[in-house]
Amino acid sequence: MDMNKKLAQVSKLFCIEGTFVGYRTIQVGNVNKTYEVRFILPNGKPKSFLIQNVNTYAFRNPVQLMENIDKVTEHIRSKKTGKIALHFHHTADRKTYVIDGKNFWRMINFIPSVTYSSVIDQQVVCNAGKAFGEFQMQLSDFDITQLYETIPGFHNTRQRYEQLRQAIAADPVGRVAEVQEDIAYLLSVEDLACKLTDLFNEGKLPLRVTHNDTKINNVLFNPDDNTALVVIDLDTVMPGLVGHDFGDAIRFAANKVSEDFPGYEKAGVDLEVFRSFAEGFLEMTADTLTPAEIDTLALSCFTLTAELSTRFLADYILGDPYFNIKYEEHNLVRTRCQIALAKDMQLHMAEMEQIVRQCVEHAKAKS
Ligand code: GN1
Ligand code: MG
Repeated sequence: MDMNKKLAQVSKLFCIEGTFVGYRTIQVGNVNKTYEVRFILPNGKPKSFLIQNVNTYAFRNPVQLMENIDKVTEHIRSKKTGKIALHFHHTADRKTYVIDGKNFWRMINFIPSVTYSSVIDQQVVCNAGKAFGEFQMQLSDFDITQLYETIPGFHNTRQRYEQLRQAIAADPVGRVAEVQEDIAYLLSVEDLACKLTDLFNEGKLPLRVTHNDTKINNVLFNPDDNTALVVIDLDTVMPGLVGHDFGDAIRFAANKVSEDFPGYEKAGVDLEVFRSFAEGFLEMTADTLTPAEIDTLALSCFTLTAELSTRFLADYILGDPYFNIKYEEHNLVRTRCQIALAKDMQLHMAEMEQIVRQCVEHAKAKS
């Protein structure tokens, strides 16, 4: 596909006036493909937009997905008057998407900002925690029944294990033999990893509207002072558990290495980053969480890490149909890095639990 031509054509369908002058691929995101497109507007000024090609293998019903996002962004926008918010452009017939053959396109305002894929500054992490906590609070009065489940059972860890088992049984590209140790570890921690799912099924944890993909690079920061501007990537906003958001954020931000670092023996949980994120997140949410939710926050970090390990491993075994990969063993490296992190989290569970309790106390003392 000639990308220049394609993106110019798609922009036209979203009624962007002016001249298309070029694009750059944004190298973040493991599922959708994202491009910054540059225009010269009729008034002569340059302006950028984002165009995304939604992965319809991952999101089987992208039209429902856009309906979810529309409702959620409008709900948040109504509370954030005057502040920066996400906005999806419309086509001439008022749709927020363009379908062309197998491709599903959408166009979003470009927000000048910085993102972080790894962290060394504790204030940035704390601000990310606040942003995801605030996001959760902004949607606390949103009617859950209005949302489609964009990926059914997205954080149903029992179902993720089932999918791993099915992949192992199918072994379509002959990769199972080389991953025996990884399978053995994941199966050995299955009950611990699924405890959050089980507690929910027993009615012990409430359902909330959650983001479900709380990687720190899904927060846009103000480059001048590192305050959080907006939470992005709302594709998986669905009914979920608060631990899904807390746990996934820690899994990504508090790992001592990047999520796909090949030297996986270096992976592990950085407890200072853990504390900074928890401080920010709980400052916004502590008052509204139930004791059972608070008690499971540390466990949820292990849960999300083990769960993603099963997803990366299943995808590797199936020949990489789901996640974008940059090289042949990418999903295997991701799996092993997540497994190393999960093991380290098991070792530090008591410390993580203690930090959560301290942060809850601080938050309650402040409020
Ligand atoms: C995917 O595409 P991205 O980077 O936002 C995935 C998440 C994983 C993440 C791992 C819809 O997110 O669940 O945690 O990769 N999103 C989907 O990096 O599957
Ligand atoms: Mg995502």
